[in-house]
Amino acid sequence: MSVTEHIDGERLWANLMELAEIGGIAGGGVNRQALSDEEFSARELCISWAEAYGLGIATDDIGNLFFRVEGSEPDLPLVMTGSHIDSQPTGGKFDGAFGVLAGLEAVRAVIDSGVDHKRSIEVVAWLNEEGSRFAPGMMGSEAFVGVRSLDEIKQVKDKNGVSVEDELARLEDRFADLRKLPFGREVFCFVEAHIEQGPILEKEKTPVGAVTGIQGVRRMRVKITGEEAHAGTTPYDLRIDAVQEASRVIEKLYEAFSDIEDIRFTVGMLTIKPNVPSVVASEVLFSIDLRHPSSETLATCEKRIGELVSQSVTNCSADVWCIAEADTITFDENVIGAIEVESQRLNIPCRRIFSGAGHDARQMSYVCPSGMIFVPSCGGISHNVNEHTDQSDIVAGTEVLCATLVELANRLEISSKTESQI
Ligand code: HGY
Ligand code: MN
Ligand code: MN
Repeated sequence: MSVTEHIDGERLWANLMELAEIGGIAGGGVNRQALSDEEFSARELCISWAEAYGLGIATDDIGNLFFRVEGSEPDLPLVMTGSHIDSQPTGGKFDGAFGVLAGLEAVRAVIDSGVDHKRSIEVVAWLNEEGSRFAPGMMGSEAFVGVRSLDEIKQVKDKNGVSVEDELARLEDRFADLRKLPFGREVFCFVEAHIEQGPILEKEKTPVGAVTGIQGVRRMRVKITGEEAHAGTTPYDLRIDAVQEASRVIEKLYEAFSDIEDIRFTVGMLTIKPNVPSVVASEVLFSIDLRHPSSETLATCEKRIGELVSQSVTNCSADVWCIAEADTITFDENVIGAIEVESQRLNIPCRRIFSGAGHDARQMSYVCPSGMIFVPSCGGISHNVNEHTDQSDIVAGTEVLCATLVELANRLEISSKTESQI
């Protein structure tokens, strides 16, 4: 039997459904936010699966989880795969979870098949990819590659004032016996399996996407400051109403970014102070999530946002700042090629596709040859409880991932194909 014939689709699907019960919410989605009790339970479940297969289990100072199967030449830099187990508050069963569990299933198949692989293969569950509780996200992969320091990340607080530092201490208590690995270990290459979270693969009935890159992003905040006043007595001309002016600003921004091709402009979070019915609001804080495939266009739009906000307020003051920015990246041609060749060998249709969503593979592309494998999202729906991917596509994506990991784990150079690929 070939290594991919050892992929057990039923087991993988059952594990995905079992994991989805942790933090499960009405409508069949999940709320399993970073460093929550639900996420701790999800860690325990993944660790139990890894222990059952004798995988090496480790963590690091930011709470990333690593599951490893040793290669026949374990001193060689390893091949890494994985994604995240944290979710959005109204997330789906597959976002992130698919990449971690497909990695675990691939590694099980490698062990069961006894296939030779020189390089060790490690499955990672990155901490806080989503950034819903602690913003911005991608904390685990950014700390691993050194994009952000652990100290800076530890200061971040959630809306209840609980810091990442507080929660990491809780995590360390709960998983005290896990071996700690340093950040920045040498990785030969990284391949992440993930749902597409868009409509293309399903529309084209193509089970696998070889991802070519990830579009750039700006994660921004805008604060409109007014003055608290009595809703019943204060005439309009004496008001400095943060809600009234923030609404005008948001409307203008949506209008300005409605007709730029391929732009994605989203206001997803908005808080009001003091947020009570009979007080004119003194402050509105809202988020902006801005994305575009061209880094230049993104930079121009970011500047435009600052200009539009200051032009649109009248009596209120306004502050605009960026909490995270990342330009468009392209993945390594050798990794993309390996995904395509393995799909072909497995007779699984595959097409190249660009990612509109952000992923930890972005950070890994800064330090090693990286790539991603997408599987279709039904209706292109994600970050929504109705997110779904058919089991057959989950299995196809996992087979391609498994074959690609073995191929890359037997390469001495990233560009040197093994005999099976020639
Ligand atoms: O925001 C993103 O693109 C990712 O899904 N967290
Ligand atoms: Mn994701
Ligand atoms: Mn997501």
